Amino acid sequence: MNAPPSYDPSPYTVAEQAASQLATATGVERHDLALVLGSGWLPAADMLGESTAEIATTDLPGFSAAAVAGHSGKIRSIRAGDKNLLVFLSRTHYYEGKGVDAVVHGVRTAAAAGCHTIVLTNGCGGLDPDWAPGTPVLIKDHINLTGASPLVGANFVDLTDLYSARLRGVARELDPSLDEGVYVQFPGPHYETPAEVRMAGIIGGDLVGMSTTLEAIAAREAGMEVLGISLVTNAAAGISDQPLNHEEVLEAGRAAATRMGDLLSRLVPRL
Ligand code: 8IG
Repeated sequence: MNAPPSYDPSPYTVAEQAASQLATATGVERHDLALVLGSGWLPAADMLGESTAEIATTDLPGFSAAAVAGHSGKIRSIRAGDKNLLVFLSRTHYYEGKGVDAVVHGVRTAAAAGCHTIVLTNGCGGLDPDWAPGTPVLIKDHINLTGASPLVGANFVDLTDLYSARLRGVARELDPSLDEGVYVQFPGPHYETPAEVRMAGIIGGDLVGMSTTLEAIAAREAGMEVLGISLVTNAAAGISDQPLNHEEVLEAGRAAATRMGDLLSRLVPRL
């Protein structure tokens, strides 16, 4: 008999292994709800509930080290009411060049860990000049300009209502002042030119960023219900006369942290 060909384990298999090790490391067999905290959202983690375990992503198979200042490569298990939350304090970005499987590995791990719902947050640029830095905006749809997909092969996943209208409704019941917008993911890591920001507006975008869309697609493939919330940390290039600067982005996040923590902690019990 010939030996069968040996293939690398699929990314779904690696996510199953990560979820299994996560259950052991946290002592929580199944998690209910996952949250991915983007730029400006990290301080909100402390307001979500009691942290029962914190582990380094690098202790689990399939994760790589965090690469951005202000992102820490940790996963927290938090008990909030009757729910077990799986909180990712960082994400892998597409611009790191580690491939799309690396970008969505946390999402697939969350799905394998039992999560039926995922809250994807990010920091981004806003096209509406009325959105002052520190304004949260619900993502109602996206435009993925990376040209990439986490899916391979004839896997025609339906993205109608990718960003759950039901969950957006729950969020707006809590905070009727929340606006909604279409999130446009550019590959990055450079910010857009003013002309690219104008293009984003012409094709239907309201928010520009470097994350979230590939994760949302992977979440939908896994059958999770997705809520996306952007924190507008800066006016997109050319919208105001201010230059863009990562330190200012982090500062806008720090300034908005209490509002974001309050929003998420009131939202979580209703999701
Ligand atoms: I925070 O203005 C943050 N992330 N692409 N453009 C893009 N990503 C961002 C921006 C922005 N602000």
